[in-house]
Amino acid sequence: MDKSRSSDAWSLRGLIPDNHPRRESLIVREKLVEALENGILVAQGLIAHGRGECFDYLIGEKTQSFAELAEKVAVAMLLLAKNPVISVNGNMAALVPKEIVELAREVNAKVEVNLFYRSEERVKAIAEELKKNGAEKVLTEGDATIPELFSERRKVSKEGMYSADVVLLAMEDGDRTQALVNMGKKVIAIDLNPLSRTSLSATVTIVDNVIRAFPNMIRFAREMKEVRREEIKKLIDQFDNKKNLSESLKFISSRLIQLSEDL
Ligand code: PTJ
Repeated sequence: MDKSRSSDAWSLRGLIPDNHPRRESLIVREKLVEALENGILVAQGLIAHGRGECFDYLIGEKTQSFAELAEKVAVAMLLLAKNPVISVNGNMAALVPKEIVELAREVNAKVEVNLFYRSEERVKAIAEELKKNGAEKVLTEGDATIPELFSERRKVSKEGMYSADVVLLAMEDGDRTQALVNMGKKVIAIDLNPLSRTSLSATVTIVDNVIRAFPNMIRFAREMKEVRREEIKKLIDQFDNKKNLSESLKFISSRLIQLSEDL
């Protein structure tokens, strides 16, 4: 890789000035470009990120209360699961590799690479990136098949996603989320678009940026370990995903009205 293009180098060389109002966002873009050059991300992942950025604007680029609640419920579900799995695609590996490994450790989850644009080279590059960030084991086999699904995402690991009871995924396509739900799994989806098919079909939808959602979930997992099992279960039982999604849409619409009045 051309070192002069690394995200650190870009900010250090002053190409993204320290006082640039969108500095953080521009550095994230550089990370994605770097991941593209390293064979982790596909070009389509850049388009997906752009859509995410737009929705992030609408929620104020902050973890709002509906997202925080969903993140707590998601952690509760992962902690009570028998075989939880974190499904990793190119965008996740580019943005939060260290956090994926850390969360997996906190909730005792397996980590599995699952790609829409699957190639053995990409699977290997992503598994290596996760290992570089501390993962001891990364499932990559694709030795089982999700029924009803025809994309490359149907290829899952028997030991991992195929037998999982809870799956955490992000920036996913709606078909696979629905197929996993149809298999009887609880699906936790991180997706900035509350209207995506993934958001609408998941068991728990976290309308937040993965960059904020993962660190929050790591913190909640540490805090929740002190909480009694019954309390954790209560949190899950009281959660209504449709209601929470509707809160996110109400938030966006009232925020837009407020912004239009402030102009
Ligand atoms: O790595 P692969 O081969 O598995 O391919 C992955 C992509 C992302 C290309 C593929 O899954 C895809 O095309 O995804 P979609 O259908 O564009 O969906 C991506 C969703 O993630 C959209 O609803 C975006 O709003 C959302 N999104 C984008 N960036 C973020 C995000 N959600 C949370 N955090 C983000 N940073």
